[in-house]
Amino acid sequence: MYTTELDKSAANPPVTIEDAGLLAAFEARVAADEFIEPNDWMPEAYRRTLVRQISQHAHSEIVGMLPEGNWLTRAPSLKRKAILLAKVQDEGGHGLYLYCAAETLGTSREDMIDALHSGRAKYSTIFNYPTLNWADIGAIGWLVDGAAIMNQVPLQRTSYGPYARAMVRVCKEESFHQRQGYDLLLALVNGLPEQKAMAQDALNRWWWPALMMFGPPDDNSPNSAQSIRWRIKRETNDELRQKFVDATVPQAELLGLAIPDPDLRWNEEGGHYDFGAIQWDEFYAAVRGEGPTARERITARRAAWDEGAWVRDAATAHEAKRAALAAA
Ligand code: FAQ
Repeated sequence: MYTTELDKSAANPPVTIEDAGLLAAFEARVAADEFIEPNDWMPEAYRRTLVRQISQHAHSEIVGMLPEGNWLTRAPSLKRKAILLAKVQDEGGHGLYLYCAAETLGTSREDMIDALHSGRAKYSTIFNYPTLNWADIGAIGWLVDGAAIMNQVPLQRTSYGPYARAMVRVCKEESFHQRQGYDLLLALVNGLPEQKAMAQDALNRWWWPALMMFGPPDDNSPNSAQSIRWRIKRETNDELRQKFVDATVPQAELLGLAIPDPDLRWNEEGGHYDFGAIQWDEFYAAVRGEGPTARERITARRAAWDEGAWVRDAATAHEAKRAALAAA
């Protein structure tokens, strides 16, 4: 997928003062819905925005393996364990495609990982919530992957080619993830009353955090206007959040579960669901990584990086041997 080498020397020399002609040509290409590719000229701020968004997206996929990984050894059947294992592996793959896509913009894997470990880079707030019972695994698939799909389907048409192409496969896999979560919850709601209560409890705890995944409201989203202009984002945070609510409420009805929002009601005139106020203080606290779960997540990621050092060293040594043999 990422066959285009980033050639920093010839086709894409460092441009300090942005040339008005280059900028106009770039903006015309974006406006014509052409993909921008790694060796194409791009404004520095466009490159920085993409590195920020793509690397944070990658970190979310990788950190997002932790809450579900927590239940791999406790899945209630071999079938559920195999499904969950496949899903968690998929998330790892998504992180890797996304790191590769960000690398085509001239950043390195080491810099991105360091930014995550040092707290300079964010990851999705949703992964700072704990998975307390088995129904949470269903709620993550249904709601978290459901929200991720809503956000990522338009990203298949984002203006940066490698990011858009990575999203095609990611969306296909997220679709399987969403369905397995829904299927898990269907089994619980059709089981014992205690199992149905577990599903309701999971929905109660994951509903609002899932709505927060789409980011701050549009009038408080500093990056949205420019990202929409550059067609990095194709729809705003609030537009996607509304679409998610509209798609998800009927799914909750089918499960026989109640959305924990007393203000939720169908708006006949608007043709959508109105919903209650989101607790933005909670969102910003989760973004700042407050609370024990956030500390656990970063500690786990740092440990994985440190414990994997020998694998990176072995791969580097193997590559050096191969190069020496080829040169001999
Ligand atoms: N969490 O101006 P905006 C998944 C930050 S993948 C933390 O609106 P933007 C798969 C934002 O970065 C989930 N921080 O920013 C899976 C910015 O701070 P910065 C991840 C957030 O970029 C499922 C500041 O707030 N998906 O779940 C959040 O235009 C199950 C101001 O916000 C993606 O990353 C948040 N929720 O819009 C894996 C999709 N929201 O960077 C495992 C790609 C906002 O300036 C298991 N990303 N912030 O310091 C995007 O579409 C966008 O980056 C948004 C934010 C929509 C997330």
